[in-house]
Amino acid sequence: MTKIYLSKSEKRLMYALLCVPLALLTLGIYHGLMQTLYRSGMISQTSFAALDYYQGLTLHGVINALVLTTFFAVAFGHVCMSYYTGYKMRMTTAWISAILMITGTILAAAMILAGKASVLYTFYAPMKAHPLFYIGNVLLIGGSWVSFFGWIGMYRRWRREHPGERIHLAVVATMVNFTMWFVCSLSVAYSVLFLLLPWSMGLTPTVNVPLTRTLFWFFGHALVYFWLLPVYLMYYVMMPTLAGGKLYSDNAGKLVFFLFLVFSIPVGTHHQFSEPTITQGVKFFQSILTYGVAIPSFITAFTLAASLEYAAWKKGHRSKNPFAWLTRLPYFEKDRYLFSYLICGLIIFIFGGLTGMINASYVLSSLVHNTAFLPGHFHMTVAGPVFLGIIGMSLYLLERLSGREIRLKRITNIIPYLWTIGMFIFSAGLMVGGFRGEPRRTNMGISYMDPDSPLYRPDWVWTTGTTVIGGVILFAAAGLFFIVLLDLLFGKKTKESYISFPTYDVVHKEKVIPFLNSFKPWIIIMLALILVAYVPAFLNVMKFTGREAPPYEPQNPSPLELYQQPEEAGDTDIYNLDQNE
Ligand code: HAS
Repeated sequence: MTKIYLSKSEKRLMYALLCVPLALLTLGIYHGLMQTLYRSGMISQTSFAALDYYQGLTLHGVINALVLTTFFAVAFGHVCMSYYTGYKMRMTTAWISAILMITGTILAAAMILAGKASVLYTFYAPMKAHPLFYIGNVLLIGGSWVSFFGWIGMYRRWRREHPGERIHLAVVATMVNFTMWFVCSLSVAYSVLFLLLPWSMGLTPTVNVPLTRTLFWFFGHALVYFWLLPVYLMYYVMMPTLAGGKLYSDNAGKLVFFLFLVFSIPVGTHHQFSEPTITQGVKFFQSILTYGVAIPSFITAFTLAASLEYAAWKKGHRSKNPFAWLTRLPYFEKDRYLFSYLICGLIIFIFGGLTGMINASYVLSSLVHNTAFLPGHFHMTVAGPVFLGIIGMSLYLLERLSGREIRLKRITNIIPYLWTIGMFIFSAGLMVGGFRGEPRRTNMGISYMDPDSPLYRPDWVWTTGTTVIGGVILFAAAGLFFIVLLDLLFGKKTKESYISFPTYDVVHKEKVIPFLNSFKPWIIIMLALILVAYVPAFLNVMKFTGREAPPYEPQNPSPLELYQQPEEAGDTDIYNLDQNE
């Protein structure tokens, strides 16, 4: 395995990018467990330990889904671009990026903790947050762009110095991910800077809600693939070697990443099937494209299964039983713990993916939309392969950066299996509950799960109880992860510090296909598809949106002016505002 040695500054950067979000993750994980307790009625109050329900849910979503994932994608991107191009990291852009991201995170987290931004990770208007929350998000996202700008320079240099050569799959994966991220996050940057921020600062009285939501989902579905692709990189580039085999096809891998580039963005309105301002034709078209975005994952399922089966054959597997190869993989090998994180993520993703196909259906979505089924689906994606890939790779990188060795190897190996068991129990509770009508994002402890409430639903007791059992197991697995992490970070340095990755060989010698060795054609297709899918959606939103909305808080159905300043504003003033329409 090739080794690269990082400079002091590079190491400091990597520690900052990996450890800041992992420290915050303690809060994110704690609020995950709290969610299950609120939802099951075990906590029957609006707040606990000085944080209210929506504050906790916002912390959970923002830290786990936005902060951890973005920091990790940038950290892993730096190290992969450096390792697979052979160039040093671009430290000026890397540090500017890290400082912006850390500042943005501090601002957003401070506003949530102060109770001024309980707007959940989607920050849907008309729920209003403090301006600093929006600014924090812009800095976090904009900061990650700066790293990408540095990598563009590295990529172009590599191209100049290696004309006609095959680009490494890891470089394709990283550049695809951040190209998609840059394009999709332009919409949310526009929404935040020009719509939400002036509105939240009181410069504009109302905001166009469907427009902000459509701009959010232009970003939002590509966001989920931004979480996933670093882990897909690990699956393609590292997992075959960890399993003791080879990658079935490098070209298939490249096709997969380029298909994500093309399909990830123009599917956002599948989150808005219930949005009345968008017409059926637009939704139907994007529903079909959503099936398109599942194709790269289907290709992945077959390519990875073939690669893993090849590994089993190399180890002497000769059974005629078509599934017996599954028993020959290194599930519990202490020194290959990364394999167990990756394989568990894949197993969970089979179900995360299948439930995604249910959501993608324009018809079935009306059954599950905004029910507990949705968190059931997305925990088996972002809290399955993505989370396990992130924590597994973080341990792997920190071990090598620090020159220390993980001492609690057995525990390290067991964590992903415990997490998988917890995730299946937890998600099953949510999904069955969702089919029975349980809403998502609802403090059910003070309503449906409170036996004294007229809204009480005894038929939801066992489903929410199941999520508590799953939640406790997940919490225990996360607790073990932190024990291993702290033991690693405070242990003794025993070896030299360097980075090396178990990198694939391919089963078949493949030709360089020019179409799969260049970004240009794919970027053109991506832009064309975005125009076809989104111009009609935005025209719809501009045409059919009714009155714009004043700001609200999540706990209160009255507009904020009425709620906060009844004496100054006066009821009549507010009603006049409505009647002007
Ligand atoms: Fe999703 C909502 C559709 C994938 C995350 N999704 C969400 C939300 C999140 C999310 C967070 O169409 C909620 C947003 C909110 O807050 O409102 N999703 C899909 C589809 C896919 C999909 C079609 N989602 C993801 C991924 C996510 C994610 C990935 C995060 C990382 N999703 C939707 C839709 C909605 C939605 C609608 C909106 C619903 C609504 O009503 O609001 C596809 O990309 C899935 C394709 C995946 C597969 C699985 C392939 C299987 C593989 C494993 C192979 C295993 C092997 C191992 C080889 C087809 C690759 C074998 C070894 C053994 C030992 C067995």
